[in-house]
Order: sequence, then C-alpha cells, then structure tokens
Amino acid sequence: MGDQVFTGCTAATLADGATYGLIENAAIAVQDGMVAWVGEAPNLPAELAKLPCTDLGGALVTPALVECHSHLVFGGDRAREFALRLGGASYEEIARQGGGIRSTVSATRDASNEELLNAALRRVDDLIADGVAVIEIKSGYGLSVEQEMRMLRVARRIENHRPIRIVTTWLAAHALPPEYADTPDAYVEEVVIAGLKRAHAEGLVDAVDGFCEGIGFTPAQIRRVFEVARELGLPVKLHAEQLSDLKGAVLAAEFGALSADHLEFLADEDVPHLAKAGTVAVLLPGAFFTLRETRLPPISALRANRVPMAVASDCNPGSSPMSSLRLAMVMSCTLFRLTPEEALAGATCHAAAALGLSDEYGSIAAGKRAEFAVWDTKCPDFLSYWIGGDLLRGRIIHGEYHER
Ligand code: DI6
Ligand code: FE
Repeated sequence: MGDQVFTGCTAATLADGATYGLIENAAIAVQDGMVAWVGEAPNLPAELAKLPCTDLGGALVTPALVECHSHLVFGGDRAREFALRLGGASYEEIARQGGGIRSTVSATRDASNEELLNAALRRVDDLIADGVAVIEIKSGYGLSVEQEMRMLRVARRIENHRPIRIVTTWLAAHALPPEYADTPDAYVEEVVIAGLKRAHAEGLVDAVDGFCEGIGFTPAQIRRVFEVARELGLPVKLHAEQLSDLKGAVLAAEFGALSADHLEFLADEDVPHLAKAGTVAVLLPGAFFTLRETRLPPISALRANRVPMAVASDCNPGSSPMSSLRLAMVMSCTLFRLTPEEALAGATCHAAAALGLSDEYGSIAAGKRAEFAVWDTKCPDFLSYWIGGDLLRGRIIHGEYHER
C-alpha cells in the first residue's frame, strides 16, 4: 500500500471526541492504510518526511463519516403512505392497519436478492457521496428466519461491490408478521431468537437490535432477546422511546448497550442510566422530521450528563426516506439544536462508538484506519450548514487518495 503524507490541508481530527480538534496546515502520514502521525506540517518527523507527499490544495480533511443506524436493504417504497400521512393518517394508525413496516415486509419478501442488492447500492452510493466509509444495516423487513438471514446476506454482499465497511444488525424484533399477529411471544422465540442463533452461527450478526414500542415489542420481550444476545456474546442496541416512553433506554443501559436510538420520549431522569453504561444516544432527526414529531429528545440532559450523541440517517422507506448523513447532520442542528461541532462528532467518533468501532474509525489519530473525507471547504461548520450540493472533493480509502 502507498505509504505517504497528506499536506496542504486543514484537518478536523475529532481526536478528543468532543471538539473539531482543528489543525491548520496539517500533515497526516499514513502507513499500511493506518494513520502513523498527524500534526502541524512543520513538526512532521524527519523519517516520515521522506515519504511521497500528496498536496490536498487547501481542502478540509475529516475522519470518514460513519452511518451508524440504517435500514437500507428493503424492497419497494412507501410514497403512497407518505401521501396518506400528509392527509392526516398517523404512522401508528397505518401500522395497525397492516401498512407501514408490514407493507415493506411484503415488498422485501417479493424482491430477488439481486433486486434488493441493486436498490441498496443506490442508497449506499448516496452515502458514499457524503464521505461515509462505514454503514450499519439492520434486518427487520423479512420477519422470518430465512428472510431475515437473506437480508443480512445481501447487506454483507455490498462490501464486494463498493469500497465500504458494512456492519450488520439483527432486527427481527422490528414488527410482527401477519403469520404471528396473535402470538407475539411465539414470534420472539421461533423467529427472533431461533433465527438469531442461526444467523450468528453463520457469522452474519455484529449486533442485536429491537423496536421497543407499543406497535413493536414490550420491554419483557426485548429482555428475552437481549439475554440470548448476551449468551452469544453479541452487543445490543435498541430503538427506544421513539413514540412513547416504555423505559427501553433504561433496559438497554442495563445490558450495556452500544446505543439507544431515537429517544424523543426519553425522560430527563433516565438519562443518567445511559451515561453510567457508556451507551451512545443515537439521534435520528430524519424520522423526527418525516413524522412531524414535535417532542424533542432531551438534548440538554444528554449534554449535561455527558452522554455521547451520535447522528444517523435512519435510512428506511417509512419514517426516514433519506440517504444523506450530511442532511441528518444539518437537521440535527436545525431541529435538535446541536452545534455543528456536535453534529460532526455525532457522525464520526460517536457514530463509531455506537458500532463498537472506536479503535478503528471516527477520528484522525495515530493507530486508526486512514479513512478520511476531503471536503470543498475550509470550515467544518459548513458541513452541517449547507443543505444538499456536492461538497465532497475526494475520499482517502485505506490511505489512498481518490478524487471524485
Ligand atoms: N423505527 C423507525 O424509525 C424505523 N424502524 C423503527 O423501528 C421505521 C421503519 C419503517 O417504517 O419502515
Ligand atoms: Fe431505525
């Protein structure tokens, strides 16, 4: 691999996990695809100064972005449902009438592997255009053992087609399929848990998730699933407090979850549980926006308790039909009042933590992977300010520069 030094750039290293960690006139030395050294160019150690040098022409370099919550493998779309919701039907009403997640389940079951893959690759390409190097993808639209496993196999195949790291999450506890409409506990045992064991044996599962909600699964059912995840040595995360307060985040924290996600209905007094467990709060402003939610996640309490806040797209056909992580950053500032600095930390270092990948991704620091995004701006605030457009000048992938 081409060991080299990148110069002529401003680096937002995110090295302390909280601030931009800006270095003007930076040099970043990479060896074997890893960061060997980063600092001010005049301080570059002499032995590294002998390496070939690539001048980035004054660009801003950040860690590659990390998409830590997506459902981007699915069949069909829900544009019709969107129109119905604008006409007054609520997300929960549509779900209870058999639409919502269940309609995507039908379309996903009907799609071939190639159709699922090709549709997913378009969304992956959108994320790559935002400087993303890692994408978490959940199952949850198959809702049978075979179909859930198929979703994760398709998700894993994306790595063969694009220069991207894929992390897969078992989310069979997403909705009840019609076959189990009256027997949720049987679904949990026969599909969620039995399937998890099989998918894990096939090496398909990096983490286990659930939808803890009135239209999803009860805390008692999620606990059953988490107990099995623990036996298997798999980390957990949870869709918690998106539409109501069932104390899912407290449950997630009890199991040392990597993350608790959504959290609009999280009570201030429950925030310390997340802090104590080191659980990342994943904020999903795309779903908040799309569902025209008015209740805000408890940002001040999360801040005050120093709970790391990640930002993700939640890319899915129902509640967050968007495939831009940068737009999620913009929305997190406009709708949730994150600072641009928090938004970038949320899409890099805290997102990496939400996937258990902090040792490899999320900041520009010696020993981490040399995966960076190179932007057409000098100011990192710009990334959370400009809506749309094409800001990415290039990507550094395994230490090699690829201009767009
Ligand atoms: N919460 C969400 O926002 C997505 N899943 C979940 O549990 C929505 C999934 C969908 O509507 O298709
Ligand atoms: Fe989600």
